[in-house]
Amino acid sequence: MRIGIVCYPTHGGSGVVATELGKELALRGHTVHFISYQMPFRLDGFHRNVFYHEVCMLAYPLFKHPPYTLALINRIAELADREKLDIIHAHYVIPHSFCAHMAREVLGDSGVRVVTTLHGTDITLVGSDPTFAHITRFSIEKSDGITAVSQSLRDDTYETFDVPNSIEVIHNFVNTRQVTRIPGAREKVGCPRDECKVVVHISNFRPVKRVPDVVEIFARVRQKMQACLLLVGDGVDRVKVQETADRLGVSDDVTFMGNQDEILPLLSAADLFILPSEKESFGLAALEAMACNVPVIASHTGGLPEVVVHGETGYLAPVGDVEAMAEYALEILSNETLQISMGEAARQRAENVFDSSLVVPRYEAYYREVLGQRH
Ligand code: GMT
Repeated sequence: MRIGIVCYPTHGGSGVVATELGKELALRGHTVHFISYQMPFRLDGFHRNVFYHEVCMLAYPLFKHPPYTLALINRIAELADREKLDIIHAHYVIPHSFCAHMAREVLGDSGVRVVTTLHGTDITLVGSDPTFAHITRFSIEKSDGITAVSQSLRDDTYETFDVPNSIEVIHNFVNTRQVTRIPGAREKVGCPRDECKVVVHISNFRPVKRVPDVVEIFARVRQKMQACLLLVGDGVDRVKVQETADRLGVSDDVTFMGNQDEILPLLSAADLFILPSEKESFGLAALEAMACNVPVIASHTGGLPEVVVHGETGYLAPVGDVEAMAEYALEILSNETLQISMGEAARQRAENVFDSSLVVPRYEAYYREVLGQRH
């Protein structure tokens, strides 16, 4: 198949899933064209059957706000026509799915099919906001195929938009041959002595991630044992998180790593991963941690219970319950046998349920189904 993938190129789950999916599809012999304003950061190196098309903007004094979405529509239309794309796969509704529909309108009867993957905030925060609600509903209804990254997100979508479409749940995935615990990682990332436990959190530091809660949990752990916290990522809440660490007197044990392209050494150094989000449609970073044998403590919200099995691969606690999460963290970190067995169960779950070899064929089958509907 000839597949166009429209996605965000930056750090963030939807862009990562889109990029990893494209690379896997290319390995299976499909031709994949990425369309974005910048090279997706996980598209490093050369990949056979993979092409990248940058959306270039015309600078003109009349444009107060550069009309990126119009340039994107034009680029998608041009590419779909020239490369005779079978599928345009839009990751995240705003603006990608909407732009894919507009491109198809521009092209007329080209036969190209639009598949949209809902990632989470495109429904729960952005799409449900009155600013974008109408075009989000339109984009869902006009898609030839709609997938959601969890059952929970599918339910949220029906609840918010009451659309008639059938939504296919295709969970996020990880290539467990590539994402696996690497030896010597503690030294590589500069972690202190062996007896010091390493707690890791990765996110975009938006309020929905509740990163200050990570520090609250860590401070309770730190009162009882030697531990350090690696905070990976950046975003609007960073100052608030720093203030929380100062207020709780743990700044010396908290390292702000900033955005990192290579997370494998960081996850491989981890004894525990914490994701205490307000909402989380899936939690890809948690899955990548699990693939590196790291137990996860997460909030019982959204799709996280579909990823983390409470009491087996980690623990789930109510949103904001930092006391419970700290108790779970101490339970894991003070019992090496438990930490290892939960880490192994996490790895097994990543391999047996979420491996790319199981999930990517579901996308292929879904594309075929959608193309079968071509008239
Ligand atoms: O986590 C974010 O807010 C970024 C966002 C994105 O689109 O990049 O992540 C969403 O999509 C990821 C990939 O499907 C999911 O793993 C995240 O759970 C989801 N985030 C939220 O629902 C908050």
